[in-house]
Amino acid sequence: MITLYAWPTPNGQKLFLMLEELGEPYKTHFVHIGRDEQFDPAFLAISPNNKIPAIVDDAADGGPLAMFESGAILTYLADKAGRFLAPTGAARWQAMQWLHWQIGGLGPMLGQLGFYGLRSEEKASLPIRRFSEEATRLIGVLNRRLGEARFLAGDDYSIADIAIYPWMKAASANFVPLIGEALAASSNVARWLDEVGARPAVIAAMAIKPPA
Ligand SMILES: N[C@@H](CCC(=O)N[C@@H](CS)C(=O)NCC(=O)O)C(=O)O
Repeated sequence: MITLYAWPTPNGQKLFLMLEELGEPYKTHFVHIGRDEQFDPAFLAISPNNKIPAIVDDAADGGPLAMFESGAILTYLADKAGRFLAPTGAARWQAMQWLHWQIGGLGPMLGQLGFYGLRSEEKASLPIRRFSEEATRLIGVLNRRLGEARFLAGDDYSIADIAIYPWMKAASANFVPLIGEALAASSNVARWLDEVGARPAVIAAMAIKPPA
């Protein structure tokens, strides 16, 4: 069985989305990152970069497998199940390029914007401007892609959509004071958020909360 180590932040929610779609039983170990549980030695043995998400797959080929980095985990689970990632061909590489675009671009830029623009007590104007401009640019890129294709990889829902959805959902809920114009101008993103957000697995995944 898969054990997921996560917290319901956008990077953690990606794995809830994936595992709910796959429909196989899995266990969740909530890692309370606000209480620094990501620095516990037992968690660091699985995720040495002290970040969620991580998994342990007890039933991996060759024995138990621990993995960190959401993009690698999504790719592993997709290949193992033969779902949400084409095995070969252009659709596979479309999905991979948008998955990497999220991991290397959209996630870090929105993360920094959230820190400087919302969570930090000091509201430093240069980083807020820099990350607002970059987030606006990236959302424009996403909007153009979703104007030419139903999903990121083309006709089929894939791990690229799974990786991007929780970030864009959080941005559209929280970042209106910072990048409201970019969000309002992104009608293709809005159409895609509605379609992805209506999937039963996405509804179930986004409702997952740690026990009180
Ligand atoms: N590139 C990593 C990013 C993971 C990440 O930033 N996770 C955050 C939560 S959304 C975290 O664990 N933060 C805890 C910390 O930085 O100490 C991935 O995609 O898995």
